[in-house]
Parts: sequence; C-alpha cells; structure tokens
Amino acid sequence: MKIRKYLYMPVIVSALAMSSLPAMSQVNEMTQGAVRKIDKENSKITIRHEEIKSLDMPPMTMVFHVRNAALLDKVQVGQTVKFTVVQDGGKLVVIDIQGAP
Ligand SMILES: [Cu+2]
Repeated sequence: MKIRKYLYMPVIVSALAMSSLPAMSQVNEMTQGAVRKIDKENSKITIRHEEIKSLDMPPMTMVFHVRNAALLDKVQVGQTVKFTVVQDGGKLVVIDIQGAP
C-alpha cells in the first residue's frame, strides 16, 4: 500500500509543471508594425514589425500566419497596427491585430 502512494508522485509533479507553462507564455504584449501584404486565402499577413521581446526577435519584415482569417478584415495594407503573436508548434501565429493610431 505504501509503495502505491509513491507511484503517483511523479505524475502529480509533472502535471503541476505543465499547468504552469501556459500561464507563463500567455504574457503577450502587443507589437507595433506596418502591414505590407495580406493573403487572406492562405491566412497570412506580411508585417514590418518592431522588436518582439517575448520572441527575442529584432525588427524586420516577415510573414505571419493568422489563427483566424477574419482578423485580416480588420486591417489594410499600409496601415500601422498592433498585434499579438504567439509561437505555436514552430509557427509564429498572430492571434490578435488591430489598427494603431
Ligand atoms: Cu520577425
């Protein structure tokens, strides 16, 4: 009976460790950028963006995936925007975007 108790320990510890990870990576600040190209068909957007500290990325122009193509209706080419990007299985995915003043 005593042995059985210890068997559960590693399971509990790893469950705790995993549950704390999403909370940490959810500190997503918005990044400023300018829309260069919108590819609604493929749910992609090209943005010249400022430094993204959460991803340790310097300013550059690059293509992002968007989680929801409807986000692309909110912005236009040439517009200054603020957006939130997360890393999702090796892809960089924009999960929110809005026009910036
Ligand atoms: Cu970049």
